[in-house]
Amino acid sequence: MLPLVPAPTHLRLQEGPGFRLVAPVRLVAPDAARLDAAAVAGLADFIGEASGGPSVLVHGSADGSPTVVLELTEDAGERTDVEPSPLPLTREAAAAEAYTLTVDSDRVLVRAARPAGLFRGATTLIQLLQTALVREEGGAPVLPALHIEDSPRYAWRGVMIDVVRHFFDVDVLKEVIDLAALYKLNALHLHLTDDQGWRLELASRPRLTELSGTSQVGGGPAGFLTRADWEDLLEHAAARRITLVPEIDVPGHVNAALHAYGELTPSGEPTPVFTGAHVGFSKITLNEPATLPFVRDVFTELAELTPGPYVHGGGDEVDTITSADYADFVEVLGEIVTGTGKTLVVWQEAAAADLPDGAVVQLWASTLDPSGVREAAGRGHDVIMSPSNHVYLDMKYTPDFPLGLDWSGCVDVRRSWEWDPDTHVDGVEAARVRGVEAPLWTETVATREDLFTMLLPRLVAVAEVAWSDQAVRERDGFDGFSRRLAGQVPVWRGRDWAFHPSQDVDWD
Ligand code: TNX
Repeated sequence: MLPLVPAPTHLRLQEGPGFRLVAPVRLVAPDAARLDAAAVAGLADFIGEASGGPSVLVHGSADGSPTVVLELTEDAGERTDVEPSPLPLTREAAAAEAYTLTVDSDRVLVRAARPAGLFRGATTLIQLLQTALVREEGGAPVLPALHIEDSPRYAWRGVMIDVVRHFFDVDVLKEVIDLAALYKLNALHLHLTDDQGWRLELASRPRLTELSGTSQVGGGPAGFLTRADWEDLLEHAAARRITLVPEIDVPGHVNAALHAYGELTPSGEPTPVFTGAHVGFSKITLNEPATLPFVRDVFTELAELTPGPYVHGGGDEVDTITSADYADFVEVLGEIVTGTGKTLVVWQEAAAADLPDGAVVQLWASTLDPSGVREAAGRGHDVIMSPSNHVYLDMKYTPDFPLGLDWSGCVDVRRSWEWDPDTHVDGVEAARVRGVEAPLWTETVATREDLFTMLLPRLVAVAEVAWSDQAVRERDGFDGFSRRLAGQVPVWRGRDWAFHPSQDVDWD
């Protein structure tokens, strides 16, 4: 069994000797303008490394010996739209990620109709180069002869990082993007604001980061993303076909804003810095005249800073607000975000409110009644599945695990993998399930090592839930997944990514 994760839809090992990587291997790619240049260069590097010599990148047609070919089957001339990178995470876009990969003795061929598919196919090839090479005795490394046909199950395949409770800088976030892309995820949701801090510099409201940028759980110093950091991150994400989904959490989880702008509170006085970890106590409402201009400014600027089609407005855990104030607020938020041209994403509490057409609801708490989500789905809203008892990567692996919380129980690798998003919530039909996202809240997660220990290996399990066919997963079973997962360890070690050697997995 090849250590491919997520499992491809169809994989057939072929008779025959496989493809010998003898330097210089030629990588033939179509016209640079239609491709992800960084991805092609990355693939060329991996091929060079695997073959132990330089690889040669050629644009145009393939002739001559050892060749890896990337081929677009859909003529660019047939399309009037230019495919954006990152893609909107819709069902149609998911089809654009389909590809085939064929390895035989004289050629490796990745084919896709669209650049997005070629990118995912190249990712599979990189994974094979990293984990599946067989070395002939004293000779060249060999890729096994095979044929793969593959496409994603869900359009939205995400990971969320809470950069507020503890701050993680651009360099760490870029590594998270690399990890996500390696396992074919396509969304990085950043939880940018909360009670403890505000992590995105906004020109319209500079005090947010000036006064609330450096506090976090336990004190500080934390930090925030400058405009330059943000641009840097966007570029890194786009090159890996990851859509950034920024979240400004309102009307609760807003103490950092109340600390920076006292006019948002009923008394007009700024609140003190909050460095604890409890939730639910802070709010903004439209009763304060400063609220509407504030919300308009921050979401307008956030939309301007976001090339992707989505903006997350939060909406979770506001324990101190009346339902009427909450409903009014969400309705106005929906109007503002829609006015910017973006699609609103909200946590499940907001499902009961009057949401704009097309808004996406994110289910999270396995301890909450999902009836609001069911009704929103019934009204045509798509749902992102983030059930805390399967994909909350801030839950402890085991009761005695030093990091993490346990309000939703323990979540070990098998729990992250063994569930079906299509049938997870009774009454939410499969057609409304836009995808899957694994949130990592960081109340207890303070360092890069903590972060990767919580992500790995569970994020890889969630990536497989999001990409692979349920029938393929059931046929392979958790044991099959577990063996393919164990094959990833050298890759993680190579990047110095910490992981938890869970008891659920046979690592040898
Ligand atoms: C609930 S999930 C929260 C977060 C906490 C998390 C801890 C959600 C929408 N809100 O504020 O960090 O639990 O697990």
